[in-house]
Amino acid sequence: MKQNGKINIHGPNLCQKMEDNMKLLLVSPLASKSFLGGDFYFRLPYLGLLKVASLTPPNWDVSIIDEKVESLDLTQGADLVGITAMTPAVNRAYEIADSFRSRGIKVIMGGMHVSKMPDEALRHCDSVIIGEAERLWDKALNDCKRDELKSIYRHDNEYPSLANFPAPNWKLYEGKRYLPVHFLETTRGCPHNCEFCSVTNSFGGKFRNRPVDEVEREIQDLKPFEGRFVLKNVVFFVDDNIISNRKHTKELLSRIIPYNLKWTGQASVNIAKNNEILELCKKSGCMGLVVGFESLSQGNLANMGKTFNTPDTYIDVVKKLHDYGIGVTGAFVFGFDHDDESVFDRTIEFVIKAKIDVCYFSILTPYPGTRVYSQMLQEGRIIDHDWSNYNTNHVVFKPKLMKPEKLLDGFHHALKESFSYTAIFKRLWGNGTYKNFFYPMNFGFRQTVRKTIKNKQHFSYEEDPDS
Ligand code: B12
Repeated sequence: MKQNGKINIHGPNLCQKMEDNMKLLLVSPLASKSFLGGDFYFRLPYLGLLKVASLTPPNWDVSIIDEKVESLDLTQGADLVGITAMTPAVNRAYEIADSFRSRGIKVIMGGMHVSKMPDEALRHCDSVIIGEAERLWDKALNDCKRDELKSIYRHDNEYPSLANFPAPNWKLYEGKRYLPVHFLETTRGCPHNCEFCSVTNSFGGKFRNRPVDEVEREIQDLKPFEGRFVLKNVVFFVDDNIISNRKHTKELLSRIIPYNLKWTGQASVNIAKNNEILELCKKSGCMGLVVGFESLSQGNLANMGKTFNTPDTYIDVVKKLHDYGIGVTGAFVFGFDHDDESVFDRTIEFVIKAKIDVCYFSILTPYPGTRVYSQMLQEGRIIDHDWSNYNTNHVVFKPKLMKPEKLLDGFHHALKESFSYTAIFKRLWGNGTYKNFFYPMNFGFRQTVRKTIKNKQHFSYEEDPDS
């Protein structure tokens, strides 16, 4: 409760309605063990909390602390604390929540992990927003002011419309030591529902597109980065598939041509079949796309439900994107049921031969809510329940065709070999893609890989006598 403009953190009804502005602190916790979470080279701004901030009424003073780039003072005052968390950061999120609550400050949690594990989260916080904050956040804030916070807020049956979104206020991130990139979202949802992916079970099985006018307005308001950066106007489209709806994609890409952006995003292999979209990508400043190849095994692709991926066409997909000057970040996952120990060398050979600009390797990780999580639980194959290890560079389950240790060693071997200086030059040489984007990115990954291998996981699971 605020008295004479000061925050009394020990007041009994901290969220009671009052005349003064209330103080909301939003926190993005650091996933200390994460490959891409806590490392200097991937200090990326988090869009989710900016969206939550943008949905907050003006009678709240909002600040955001992202532990990736700054430290969090756990003794500070606030009327309400909102915490986000992906699975590998959730242990830290719970620590933070416990700490604020021990001083009587209310805590609301949201994001991918707690949306799937609300009961677990409620042991550490007062309230959980399940799914998207739009249309729920203002209700929760109002309830909070009246001291009537409910434990769970969820959408009835529908996913919220993406029209009339308030634009994120990037000023909230000013002065923070992020890499110079703006994140922007044009679509949510995905019909593919791949067995390991959290997107369909979180955002639904249909693509929902934002009105192009609103996206364009958001782009107009972005301020190019100042200072020593070579690339000053970089945007990362967080959409899981930039070609979700071809008509929407074409309109969007045509509209953004005049803004001289340099952008990256994610797309399925199907983009290679659409010359018109590739041309628009090129014209609108696309530097590169993350493409989910996932596996070189048709058996794995069939199991995961991604049969539109056909490994014998992958090289042509990469070549086609390179023809348009678009670099390819190739995403591969190791540890599927058809993967034996030969998968690593085959993949290394492939990424070099195909001249993949950046290799994005992950160990299969059963995230709550996914089909692979239910399967692993049912088959009793989960060997590690510590969420901080669910970061795609630890082995938390028993693979079918190799020992967990072999999966980890093979993953490290693949990373080391693909990010050796020789491999980097072999992959990038002659691609015609953005050198001052892909070379630094590869060298950044190389540093991260070295740290990942140095902090190697130690196993302590019980041997199954039958295996
Ligand atoms: C961009 C991105 C990244 C970027 C940047 C992330 C960052 N800066 O923090 C990078 C490449 C670094 C990254 C890394 C990782 N990522 Co990532 N990433 C994404 C991606 C593609 C978009 C995220 C995004 O901005 N979404 C749009 C925003 C608006 O959605 P949102 O964050 O979910 O927020 C909404 C709601 O969830 C909710 N909400 C969220 N937080 C809160 C908090 C409060 C208080 C409230 C009220 C509401 C609320 O409201 C928001 C608005 O509706 C998603 C997939 C996706 N479509 O979301 C995967 C995704 C989030 N990543 C995932 C994973 C696994 C990872 C990694 C662990 C693994 C890896 N090797 O890539 C690392 C770990 C990073 C870490 N910090 O620990 C998984 C998460 C699964 C899970 N259960 O946690 C996803 C869902 C991908 C997937 N296909 O499964 N990632």
